[in-house]
Amino acid sequence: MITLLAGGVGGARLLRGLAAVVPSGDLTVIVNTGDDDEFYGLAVSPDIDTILYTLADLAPLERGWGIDGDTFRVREELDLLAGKGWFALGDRDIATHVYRTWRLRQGATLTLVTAELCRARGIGVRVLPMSDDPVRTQVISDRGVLAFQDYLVRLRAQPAVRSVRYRGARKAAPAAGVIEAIENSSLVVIAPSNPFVSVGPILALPGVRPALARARARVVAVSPLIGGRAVKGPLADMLGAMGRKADVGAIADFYKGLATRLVVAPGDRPRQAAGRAMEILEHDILLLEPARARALATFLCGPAVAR
Ligand code: FO1
Repeated sequence: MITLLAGGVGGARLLRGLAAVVPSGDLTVIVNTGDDDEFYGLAVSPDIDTILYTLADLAPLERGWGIDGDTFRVREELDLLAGKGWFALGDRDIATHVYRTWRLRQGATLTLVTAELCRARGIGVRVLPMSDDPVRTQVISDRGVLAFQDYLVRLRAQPAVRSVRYRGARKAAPAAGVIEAIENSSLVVIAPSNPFVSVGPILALPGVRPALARARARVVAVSPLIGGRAVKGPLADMLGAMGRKADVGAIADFYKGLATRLVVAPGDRPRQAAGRAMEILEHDILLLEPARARALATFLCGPAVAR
């Protein structure tokens, strides 16, 4: 069994590579739900949907989220009725949110609804929300406390981030199967997702850090930075605003004690690697094309990493 801890686009791209080299019955992905939000009364889980659409071959390769070629007629009508919106919901994407909102209102858990969405789209990989309880990532910034989508999309990640917090995480429980997946996997991969806002919410859930620490000899993280820059999203700016250098040393520090290996881009090996309790491995980690995601997945499942 291989388990991936993932956020949105970066995690989905690596998962697509893993799904090409690992039998789907042996693959579990634990997905961040800290980005979840409500729009027009609809329950939206952006990272879960990005993972599902990527596995169903529906996601646009470059943009990463939503359904490729989707139309926006409902959204245009809603702008007429409710004023201009800032979160682009496509017509086919809205069907996912209507279905999820409808089933949650019937009392189904997010885990069950996600399994139903996987079945409907022919997805064999086990997709586990990190929790069935509400956890919301908040960004403490120079523009005050912001809900995550407000920060990332409405304000285009412009506010300077001081810190991040995960409202509800302490009271939330990891979803059924999350801790067991970490404990029973021969390899746990932490995806090249933003450690603060995509992986951080998963780590904030009671029991997850201790489970990873116990399993750390089998845990490998993939750097979300290449040459000090994030492939996608605000990580480099976040690190800067927090007074940290945007380099793989900061990533190694974040995962110290939870992973024993860190895969970085060729040439990104940190100079003071000796001082870190992590083995640094170099490999191409730019996953834009599926072939490169498959190559990294093969490397992760190969003898250099998987014990
Ligand atoms: N990101 C944007 O930058 N602009 C959008 O309008 C937008 C809409 C959207 C709708 C559904 C969905 O699942 C994701 C969407 N995203 C959008 C991406 C989303 O904000 C991020 O992918 C995650 O929250 C970060 O991983």
